[in-house]
Amino acid sequence: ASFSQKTYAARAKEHPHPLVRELLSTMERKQSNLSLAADVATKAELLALADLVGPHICVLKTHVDIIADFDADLVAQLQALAAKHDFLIFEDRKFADIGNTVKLQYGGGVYRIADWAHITNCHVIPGEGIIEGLAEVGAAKNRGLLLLAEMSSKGMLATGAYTDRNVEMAVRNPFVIGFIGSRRFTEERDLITMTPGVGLHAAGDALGQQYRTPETIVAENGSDIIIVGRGIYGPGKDPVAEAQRYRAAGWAAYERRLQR
Ligand code: 5BU
Repeated sequence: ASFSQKTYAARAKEHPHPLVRELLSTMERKQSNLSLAADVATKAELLALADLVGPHICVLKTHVDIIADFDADLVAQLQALAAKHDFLIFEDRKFADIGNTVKLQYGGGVYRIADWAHITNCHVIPGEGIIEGLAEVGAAKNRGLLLLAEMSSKGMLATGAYTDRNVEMAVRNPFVIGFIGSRRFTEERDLITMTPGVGLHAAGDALGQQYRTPETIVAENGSDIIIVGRGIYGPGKDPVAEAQRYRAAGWAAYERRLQR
């Protein structure tokens, strides 16, 4: 059977990568395939949002370079919340440089991403050396990498042959645990797909974002995790109520997929 037809629990049991086993079993345990994209500007806002929504998500997606008052204590507090609420942390860094440079960016600098982010991602525009560089830092720490096989925004250029190259590189690099994209890309190994640009509140935004529904992404396209940002914490929203709504919608779509 296709991986999309198997339960997260069954895939967790069979998966060779310990981090993906942990991710898939967290999803099953919490009955959540929801990731929160927490694009807020301060440490206090990020911690408050993660504490509120934490019980409903499997992954917290961060952009730490947005946080005006980032410091090491933020990381310590995020890790405590990840333990308290049982979620993983995905720093959406989108590395895009040569292998030697991304090694320095991933392991060092102000953010020391490899020390705390279970998952990060990269563009493969520089070629396969970017994956090798990131793996040199992250593999020994049991981290995992997602390739940006597609993006959610209008006019994005990751299509066709470029997307296919992403899939080929992912299949042959064990540090790669999956993709950012809109669908399941391959059955060659159980690579996961996480999908941003999910929302029930709007068709898009003024800067090119495009939203699709959990039903399209999970039930029809076979993606594993929906990533929702402003649909949960946007102006006038109750983040807990919205997180519960997206979690229920994502899980219902997963259950429908298993019955297809
Ligand atoms: P939104 O508020 O749900 O639109 O936020 C979407 C988040 O996902 C935001 O953090 C983006 O940086 C991220 N994102 C995206 O929207 N589209 C993509 O293709 C990728 C990431 Br990759």
